Amino acid sequence: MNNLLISNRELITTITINRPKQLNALNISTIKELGKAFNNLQNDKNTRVIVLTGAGEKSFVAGADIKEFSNYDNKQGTDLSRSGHLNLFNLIEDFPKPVIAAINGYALGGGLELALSAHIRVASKNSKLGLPEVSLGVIPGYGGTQRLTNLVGKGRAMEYILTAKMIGVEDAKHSGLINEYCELEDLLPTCENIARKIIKNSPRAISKAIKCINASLKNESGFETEIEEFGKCFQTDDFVEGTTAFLEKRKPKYN
Ligand code: DAK
Repeated sequence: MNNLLISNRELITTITINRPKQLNALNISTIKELGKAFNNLQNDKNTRVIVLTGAGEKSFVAGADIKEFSNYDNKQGTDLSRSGHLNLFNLIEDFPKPVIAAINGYALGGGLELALSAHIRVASKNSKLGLPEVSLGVIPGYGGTQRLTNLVGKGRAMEYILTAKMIGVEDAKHSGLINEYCELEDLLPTCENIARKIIKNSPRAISKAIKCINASLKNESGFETEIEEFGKCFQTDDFVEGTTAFLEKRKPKYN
């Protein structure tokens, strides 16, 4: 992987997008590498939570790589948007293990779209978020119009996208765009803290919960998905362990 750093500790895998000179702008090869990295982690026994961040102290991801898409035509734009949706952004959104975006600075355009695909977003105080695509004559092309609207509601999504403005962490927290913010040096520890809380719980139940929550945002019956996934929980070892541990007055051990 040329553009990513990947490390693992205590069941948490951290993926760092490593193009700090370009403020970690997402070029096609980084998008491909991210897709590959996530696919590899799907069945990795040492990974229960993924933290996604950017290298350096200035930027998470400052957008899709403008140098790359500046001369695209209609077909290239459509094809790349579709393959990006399928091979990375939807993959992260539907990933069966929780993905936490550790936003360490600029999260703009495709960078914010990447963070929007994650399940939880934590930002450092220096972060600036936004979807500035219309200032460049395009619109968000990796799910931003849909995921931002789902997260902050239509009114704010309209405001953020049409003004192309940069959003500070207080506004972002207030609107629900991020879950929380902290000092830059506390960013990874804060994400790891959230990850540790998640890791205490049943990984199979967590995968099912992600699927059901996401079903509410798709053209599927979320209630029906919940009923089916709820039923399936009863066949899992995690359910046996969770209920047995409760009855035996001990902490459950999931793996
Ligand atoms: N792409 C390419 N290079 C970038 C970049 C980007 N998005 N953002 C920054 N860089 C590069 C700069 O060009 C500069 O490189 P050198 O000139 O040193 O070679 C280096 O990173 C440092 O940037 P600055 O010198 O500009 O740093 P400053 O601190 O002065 O400014 C900034 C930081 C974040 C305010 C500024 O860099 C900036 O405005 N960056 C662009 C932000 C932006 O507009 N991002 C793009 C949003 S549009 C698509 C799907 C989706 C999309 C596109 C296509 N398809 C499916 C085809 C999404 C589009 C977007 O993301």
